Amino acid sequence: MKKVTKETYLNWYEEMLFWRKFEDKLAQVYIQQKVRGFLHLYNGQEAVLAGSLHAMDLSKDRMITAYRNHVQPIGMGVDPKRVMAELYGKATGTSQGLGGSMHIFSPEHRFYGGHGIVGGQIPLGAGLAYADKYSDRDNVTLCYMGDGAVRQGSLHETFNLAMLWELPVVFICENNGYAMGTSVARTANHTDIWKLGLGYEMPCGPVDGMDPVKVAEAVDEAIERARTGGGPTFLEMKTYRYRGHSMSDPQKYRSKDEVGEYEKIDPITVVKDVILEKKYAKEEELEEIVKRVKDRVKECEKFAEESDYPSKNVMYDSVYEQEDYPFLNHKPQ
Ligand SMILES: Cc1ncc(C[n+]2csc(CCOP(=O)(O)OP(=O)(O)O)c2C)c(N)n1
Ligand SMILES: [Mg+2]
Repeated sequence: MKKVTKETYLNWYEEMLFWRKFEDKLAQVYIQQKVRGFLHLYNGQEAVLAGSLHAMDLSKDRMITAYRNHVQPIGMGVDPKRVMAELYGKATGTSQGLGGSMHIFSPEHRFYGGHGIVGGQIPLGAGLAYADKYSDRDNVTLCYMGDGAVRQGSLHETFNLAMLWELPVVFICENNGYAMGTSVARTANHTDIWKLGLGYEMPCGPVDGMDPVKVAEAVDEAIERARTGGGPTFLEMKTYRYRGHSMSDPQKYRSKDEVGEYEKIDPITVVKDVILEKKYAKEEELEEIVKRVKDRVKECEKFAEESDYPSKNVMYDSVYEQEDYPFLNHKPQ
């Protein structure tokens, strides 16, 4: 694995903080009704992304996830201004404003969404890996899902074929404890999700998803296996989300104390503590980073606010239409 250095820690601190503040801003503008539809935030889970990116080869590996998907494309290299503009429904967004919160997509950055159907991305992730294997490319696909998605039939069908065909894919379950308001313990007799891999003889295991180093080590090993023809891995990242499932969640299913317990092991604070303990930077230097992060978020907001909405034409250009459909000629000329 690439060494975890002072630079890695400083980069983790800045990027994780940026993702957190970027989403805090989204929550704020959502309440102001500048962002519409659903909004599922990643606050608390940032170590999973930071560790994964460290282990990936960003020039070739792919990523696909569910609807909690605003910061992953930023990590993969998509301009955050375009992600924010997409959430605002603006023409400068990643999908010209037509996708919105749950559907960030950027094939040129090898980021394939952004899927609202729980578990829908699992077979698609295997499909991306299948295409790479079929074409003799040594790319690896990282396919993320929530704890609520693992009881879907599609996971089991996908695991079966991914093992049979030894596909270069790493399946990562981000177990944040809840599927909307339903805890893991309410939906299954066993709560060690990683053990689902055992039924398929898929290499699998639990990972501390609040620590980017632990995540990076586990993902690195899995990527190496996939890249060298060893097939898939299933990792269960134990993590937590601080905000509700979406913005309209009254969170009656958990106590404030529980959230407080996890805030004590907040991944960003953990990274900051290592930086200070190892003297990688002084408090003042970290304050500079915070300032830079705030400026970056402001820049994204300004860009999204000032961008135009897409023209109505684009709506018709982006949906399938039978060319000889006889009844409507609705395209503005
Ligand atoms: C097939 C399907 N069933 C139900 C839903 C409604 N739904 C949206 S999110 C969600 C919970 C999923 O939780 P989890 O997989 O743990 O992901 P998390 O939100 O915690 O990231 C449900 C049931 C859906 N979108 N798709
Ligand atoms: Mg969950």
